[in-house]
Formats: sequence, structure tokens, C-alpha cells
Amino acid sequence: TKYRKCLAFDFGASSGRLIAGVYDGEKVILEEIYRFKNEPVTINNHLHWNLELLYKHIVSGLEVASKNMVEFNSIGIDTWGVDYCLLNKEGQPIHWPFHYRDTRTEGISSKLPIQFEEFYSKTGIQFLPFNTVYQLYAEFKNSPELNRQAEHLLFMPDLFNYFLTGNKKTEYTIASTSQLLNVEGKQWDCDIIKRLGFPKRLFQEIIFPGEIYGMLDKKHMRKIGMSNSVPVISVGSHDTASAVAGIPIENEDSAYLICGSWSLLGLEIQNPIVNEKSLKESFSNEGGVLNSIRFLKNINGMFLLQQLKKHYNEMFTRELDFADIINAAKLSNKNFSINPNHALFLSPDNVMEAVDAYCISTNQGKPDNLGEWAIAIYNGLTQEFNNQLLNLESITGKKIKHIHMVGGGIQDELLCQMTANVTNKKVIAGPVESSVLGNIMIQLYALGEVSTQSEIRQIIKKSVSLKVYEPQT
Ligand code: LRH
Repeated sequence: TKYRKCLAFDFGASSGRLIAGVYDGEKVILEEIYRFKNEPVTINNHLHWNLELLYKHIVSGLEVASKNMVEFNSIGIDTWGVDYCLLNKEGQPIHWPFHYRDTRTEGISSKLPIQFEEFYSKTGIQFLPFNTVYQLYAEFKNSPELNRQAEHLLFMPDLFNYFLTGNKKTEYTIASTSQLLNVEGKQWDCDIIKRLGFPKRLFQEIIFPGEIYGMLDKKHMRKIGMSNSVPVISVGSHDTASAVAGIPIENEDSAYLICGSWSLLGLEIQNPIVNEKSLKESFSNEGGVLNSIRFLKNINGMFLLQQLKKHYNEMFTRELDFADIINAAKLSNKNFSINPNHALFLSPDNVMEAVDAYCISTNQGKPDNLGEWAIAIYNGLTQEFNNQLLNLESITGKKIKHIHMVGGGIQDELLCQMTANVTNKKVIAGPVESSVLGNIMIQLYALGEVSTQSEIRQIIKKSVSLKVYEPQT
């Protein structure tokens, strides 16, 4: 058999990695090449992504890859959703891309000339205050000159693909997170764009997962010491799209729960669901790979536990890790709980204070130790998983049999077991690296190695090991 080696860059909100997938005709073996932290920077009171450093990590990752491997066949990049960069006529970034947790979008949604109901009927996307449409509206309102200066808009993965190939295109799955893409037509909604006063020229040609974004350019080949170029493939460039593509979904009644900074709970479907119920519960129809739709809900996620670890260690000058937090939560005999999607928890300065404020305002009293803050978060997350699972069942009319949990967060066994208990459903956990696997599978698709979704899922099944959590009372 001929081997294929695909390089997947997967950028999350807190860390990034470059992983190689080696395909032998049967299964994919993952080999980690490079890992780095993704730490936002505050500039003039605004939260931004460290673009220069992220780009350096891409180059360093490719250098390590080209040193370690004889050769590789392709590259694919996926990142978190909604964030973008504006470029000028010369194709240069004209700002540091904003972090979706930056507060400039606060209160902006009510200022738009289009009501959410209309947005939803056209785009099928749930309301999140940081959707690209609100970020862009806020940015042009604060800096009107940018409306004239900006020539192109690229989402984060598009931007990295552009750096590597020189081509400016927008990948479909990431574009769907903007709330500017027509859910039926899978193209920019020009009517919305016009009515918001956004220049039409900003929006690039849409390219779908499995197409080629471009070839790695000479400048980068030279930099990393390669003699033959390779294609940079348009994968499901939204990390959540790649994550869904990388799940060994058993059947159409299997829900998935992707556990990263966010928890994304949903179903893979073929046609969008846009109706009164889905609007009321604000479920998204994000674009998926190979003509699928990701019908899902964003729920806050590991971000809360990461913040708890950070803020607790800062406040009490400790060096606790996740295992300490999990143990403390297990030992806590109080039953505090939060609503993780409450606005208090989007960008808290201090998550313990936010949990306190929430618990006090809901007459639960005041948590006052690590275990109590932690259990409030675990209860809150898993109860919200259950609420949204019930919504998912009632909107789709499906009875969910079990839940596939994937992503870094499944290394937390307490989260997996509590999810099984609270939802009273079997949890099938794995793989941890589902976005990387999904990214690689679409590269193999573009290279002509696989041709259907079911073939892809069979390869994934052979490639991963899973862990089952049965509900316990
Ligand atoms: C998860 C994710 C999610 C988006 C959020 C901004 O990483 O991509 O799907 O809503 O980040």
C-alpha cells in the first residue's frame, strides 16, 4: 500500500497543535508534531489574537514537520469560529484580529437595522453576541474609516491559508458561523450585507471542504526546506466542523457533544431546520463537510474550568491543576449550580465572583471553596447539556440513543460520567483529537483516497479507541 501523510493544524481558543495523520489504506495513525499555547493579548483595552505569534507557530510547525518526515502530501487548517481579519488593498492585515470575547460587541445587536428573527430565517444561526456580523458592525461603527480602507475580509483559517498560498478565498463551514451566509443557498446573503452597509467587496468566493485552497508557495517551501510543493486543502476549516467530521457517529440518532472551550451539542443532519421552535431555542444550522448541516447549540464549556484554575491560583497563589479541581468537586457535598450560558460567564474578570453572584441571585447561598465553585460549574454544564438535549429531541422529533463526547474535555472523566448520569444516556467518549481526525479525513477525500461520508466513518472507527460511560444513579 502507498502511505499518505497529511498535516493538520488545529487552532483552539487556548492552544494549537500540528498533528500528522498517516493513512495506510485502512486506518489513520496520528503523530503529534508541534503544540503551542494560544494566548490573547490586550491592546488599548481590547482583546486580540496574537497574529504574529500564531503565524510564527505555523512556520515553526512546518519546519519541524519537514525535518521529521521524509515528505508529506498535504496541509489542512482549522480554527475556532467567527473571528476574522480585515486586509487593505495590498493584502496586508489592517488590525490585530479581535478575540470574540472582546467587549466591543456589548449591546450592539439591538442597534442593527435587521431584527434577529429575520437574520435567523435567512442564516439559520443562533444568536451569539460575538457572531461576525455583530463584531463587524461594532468595528465599522467605532472606526468608520475602516469601511473604506478594508478591501478583503478573511476568517482566521482563511487568513492562514492565504499566508501560505497567496490566495484569498472563504471556506464554507467557517463562513457559516458569521450569520451572513444564506443557509439554503450556502452563499453570502447579499441582501443582508447591503442593508448593513458592509462593502460587498470584502466577501470572498466561497470554497467548500474537499476543494484545494492553493499550493504552498515558494517562499514557505524555501523557509522550511522543501523541494516539492503540496496542496493546502480546504478542510472543514471551522474546528467544530472538523470535529463532527472526526466522530465515529453510529447512526442518525446519535447526538454529539464536542468538549473544548465551548461545548457544542447537536446532530448531523442533511437539510437545515429553520422553524419557530428552532428559533425559540436558538439552535444553529452551521455548515458541515460533504453537504451536511451541523444542527447544534453552543453551551459554555471547559473555558469555565480553565478560568477557575487560573483565577483560583492567582487569588490564592497556588499551583493547582485540573486533577485538584476535579477532586475538590467530587468531595463537595453542596449542590450549587449555575446557568453556564448566562451573560455573567462569557468573559468574567473573576469566575469565582461570577459564580457567587449567580448563586446568590438564585437564592442558593454563596459557595466559598474550590470544591463548591467547581461543582457549581460541573452541575451547571451537565444540566444545561440535558436541557439542550431535550430541546434537540423536541425540535427534531428524534429520540437520542446515546451521546458521542469528543475533544480535549473528555479527558475529564467526571464531566463524562456526570453527563451520562444527568442525561440518563449512554456516553461514548472519543476521540480526543476529533477535529484533527476530521481535518485529515477531508484531506484524504481531496486527495482521492476516500469518497463518501460512510467510508470516512469506517476508517475513523478503525483508527480510534472509545470509552463507554453508562448512566449511574
Ligand atoms: C469552538 C468554536 C465554536 C464557536 C466558538 C467561537 O472552538 O469554534 O464552534 O462558536 O469557537
